[in-house]
Amino acid sequence: MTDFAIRYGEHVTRARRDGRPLVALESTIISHGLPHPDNLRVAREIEQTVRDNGAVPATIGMIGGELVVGLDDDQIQHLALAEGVAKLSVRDLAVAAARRADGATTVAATSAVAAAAEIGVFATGGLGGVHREASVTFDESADLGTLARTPIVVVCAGVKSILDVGATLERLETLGVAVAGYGTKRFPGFFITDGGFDIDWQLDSPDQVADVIRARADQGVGAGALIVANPLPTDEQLDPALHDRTLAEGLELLAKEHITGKAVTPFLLSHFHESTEGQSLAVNVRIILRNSALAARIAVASTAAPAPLGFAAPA
Ligand code: PSU
Ligand code: MN
Repeated sequence: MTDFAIRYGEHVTRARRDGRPLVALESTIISHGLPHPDNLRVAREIEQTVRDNGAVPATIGMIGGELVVGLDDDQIQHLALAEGVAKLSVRDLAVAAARRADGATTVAATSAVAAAAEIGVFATGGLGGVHREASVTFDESADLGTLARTPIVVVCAGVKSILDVGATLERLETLGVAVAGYGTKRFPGFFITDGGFDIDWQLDSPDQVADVIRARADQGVGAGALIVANPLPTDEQLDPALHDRTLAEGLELLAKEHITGKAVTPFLLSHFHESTEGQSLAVNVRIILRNSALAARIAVASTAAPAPLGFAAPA
């Protein structure tokens, strides 16, 4: 390796040359958010879903210190199955590269890298946010602060329901991150359809999202992300009673086992997957696949529009 610059997968370079729409995908969800070996299968399904909907997937992560936009299948397999893959937020990227680490990028790191690579649309499951108990622990995901300064569209099913959803929405407002519901004015709650809060804006089609991207580029005002919050249909959500029970247990275990910091989110997700005997896992997978499909359609719609890199910083 001669330097630490971003490496591009061949398929991404080709897509860029041909003017094809790209969708950024994160790798923390693969390495830390889903159990082995389902995670590898799901990572491949996510990429295939993006392709099936007309766009080119660019999964982002770090291999031996190389920050890669558009991991190939071997690299995805490595991040899915290897031991000791680090969870990388934005602050970790340079240190991890210098240390030649293998790492999976969070929503924060993935959006920052995607924006640097001029990819305007990103799909994930649920954002990080303000944790319950944050008034004591100060645990607020770096996802929020990063989205405030990162010009990208993030398609997600709201924020993870393990969080304090109301506090997270307040922080998103303070930080100036735009939030729109997809087909709804209720903010989704990840595993559950309705997160319990109203939001101001609703967008109903990929073209409408593309209009927002264009409007923001034309205006040249404001540099933060647009969150497109895409709820699961109610008949596909995790049973809300099961959800609440599982969450209460998980939060108790968290306190008892003194789990803190970046381990909190992976711990709670795996608690859900184990104690619902895979029901939450199936729901989580549906969430990601639906979001990937929508992100691809948004990328296609915004490539068809006059300003394909609508969110790129004004010259
Ligand atoms: N969405 C999922 N599963 C995940 C995540 C999102 O369906 O595992 C990851 C994302 O990478 C997100 C991270 O950035 O969880 C949040 O971690 P923390 O709360 O430590 O910031
Ligand atoms: Mn945290």
